[in-house]
Amino acid sequence: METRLEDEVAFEPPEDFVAQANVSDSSIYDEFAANWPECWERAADLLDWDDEYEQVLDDSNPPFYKWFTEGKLNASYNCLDRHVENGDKNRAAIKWEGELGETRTYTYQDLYREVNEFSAALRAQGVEEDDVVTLYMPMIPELPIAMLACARIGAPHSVVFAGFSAEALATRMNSADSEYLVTCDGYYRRGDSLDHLDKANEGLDGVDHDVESVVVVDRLGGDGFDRDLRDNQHDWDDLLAEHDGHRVEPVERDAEDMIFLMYTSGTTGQPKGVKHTTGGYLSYAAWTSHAVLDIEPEDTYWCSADIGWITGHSYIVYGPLALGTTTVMYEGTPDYPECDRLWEIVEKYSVDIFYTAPTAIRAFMKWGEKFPESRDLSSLRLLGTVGEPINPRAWKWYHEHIGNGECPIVDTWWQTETGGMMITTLPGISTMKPGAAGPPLPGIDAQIVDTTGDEVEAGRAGYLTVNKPWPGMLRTLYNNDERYISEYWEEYSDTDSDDPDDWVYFPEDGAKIDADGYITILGRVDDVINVSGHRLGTMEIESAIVGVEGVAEAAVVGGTHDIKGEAVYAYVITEDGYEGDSDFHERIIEGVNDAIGPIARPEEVVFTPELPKTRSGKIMRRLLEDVANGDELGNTSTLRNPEIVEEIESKVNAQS
Ligand code: 6R9
Repeated sequence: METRLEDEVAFEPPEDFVAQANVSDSSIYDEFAANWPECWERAADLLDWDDEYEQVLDDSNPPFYKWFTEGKLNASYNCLDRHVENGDKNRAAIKWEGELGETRTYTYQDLYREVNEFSAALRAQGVEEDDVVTLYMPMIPELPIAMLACARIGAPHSVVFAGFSAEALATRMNSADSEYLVTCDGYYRRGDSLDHLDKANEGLDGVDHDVESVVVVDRLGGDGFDRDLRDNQHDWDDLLAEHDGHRVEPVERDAEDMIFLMYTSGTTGQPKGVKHTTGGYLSYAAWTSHAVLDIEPEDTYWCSADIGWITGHSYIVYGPLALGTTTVMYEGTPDYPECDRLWEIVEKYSVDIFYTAPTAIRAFMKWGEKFPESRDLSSLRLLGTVGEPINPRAWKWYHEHIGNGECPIVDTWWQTETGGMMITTLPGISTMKPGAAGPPLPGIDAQIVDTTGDEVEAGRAGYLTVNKPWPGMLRTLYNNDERYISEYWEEYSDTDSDDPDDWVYFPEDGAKIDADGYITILGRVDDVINVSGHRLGTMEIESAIVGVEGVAEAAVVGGTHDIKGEAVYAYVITEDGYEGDSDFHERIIEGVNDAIGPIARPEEVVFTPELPKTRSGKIMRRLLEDVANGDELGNTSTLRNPEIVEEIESKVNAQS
């Protein structure tokens, strides 16, 4: 357990950091508050617009807000053409490092060229403006190239994390009515080549409509698998060769036109298709990259997330490239071939700014200081974290052993739905308190409230709410305005009202605030488990387990885990009260693996004759969480079957 005393220590940003910071005047908070929503022009000004917008915010129909109305722009133009035109064509845009050590550098000119060629190729495949193109690709440069090509022709992309299963791919393509897929033959993990096309093909077999075209990148070359492409499948290199040197005019997109869809987990089994739009999303990604990550074009910046998640979208691709900086991309795992791989990359590329997840930091701590100590990390100026709460001990380790006790750390709270960072310190201004993300960013209005919506006192736990819209917000859930309202707004809004002041966004996180206005995030309050910073719905995992032959019922909860933050614990009732042997255990784990992907694999599977239920028949997950965490059991008096909890507990103890 960490002591309170340790929690209270605060750190100041060093003077030389402040002196060079993009944002260092604390009056920005008052300025944004006094000048809201026009303050957001500051974000829009970071972009080049084909047509100026008329209104910063149209809030006439909450919660369907519109930002930068009538403005026209193209995201690919903003990430590429304008830097090429402004004399930065030879600056590195992407520095990519493969797991096996091969490297590729794309200057802005190189990237511009390939994006144009692939835009032409997509058009030739029949992709039209507003068609959703699914990208099922690992961390290879062709992924951001395909994203920017989609943006160039106004075709929203839907990136599906490469570690997700075939079934997850099919669900997402079906939900988005997506008729186009870009994927690859395989990729490397810890030195082994993985067959990705096989998984993609299996996913395609589950798509419920015609798929017009599939483009396959040859990542593995000679190591590749036997690749008989199907009739509608095309080789990426062949298509680029056919469109060698082609140029495609960037399509003028309305600020409110969709830039991409990103699926994320929620309370129900069906993933939610979060819709982001061109003007608001891109200006918000650029603004937060500028103000929080302190990115300058001259920097070498590295976010170690996967582009298959929102963090990679906003802070590997769109934000950094909109600002014209150099963004590093790494294909592999942090411990291959050695546990110093990330620090080797920092040293090699002289990385200035590094953004990662607390789960990674906890793994680095476990591996030991000797790995970062063996590398020169003196180029680093700023560190960041995202994805889950960071415990003060991990924060301090990061500060001392990676940041040399000097680099400021930004602990950034945000979500797929928010598009960009919402709650964090500004590194050139604020005192840092390990464990607390910080105050809401300028222009962001967040509160901690109780179940009735009243603000709670400092220090008390409550629910995080956001009381004003912001440019990077999701606009709706794809084809499901009703679910958009019920998931995010209903809880604290007067849904009959047209007054935007009556509408409150609910991110489904618990939080507390201190007397200085610093917010500490306490974690999800819905049925979402945060495993290594990845959001997984308990319902999705439960339905995967129930799909395994011989399973009658299952309950899944998150239990604390030293490295992952949370891990999946599954409690399973078999048909006919069968005791569940190791073979059954394995089938359940594989069932989850096949339905969702390896990240959702249960840490522990416990067979039980019953689940703890209330008299009305609801599963008491809270008690199962206590069991998973080895905590003292909460109140069992409202249970229909109180004795079962102790029985499960003794089984768990016997297993571990
Ligand atoms: C960007 C991203 C969102 C959920 C969010 C919260 C948790 C993210 C956090 C954090 C504490 C932070 N979360 N950042 N919790 N401190 N700095 O992670 O998006 O995958 O949608 O997850 O992650 O619970 O609600 P997403």
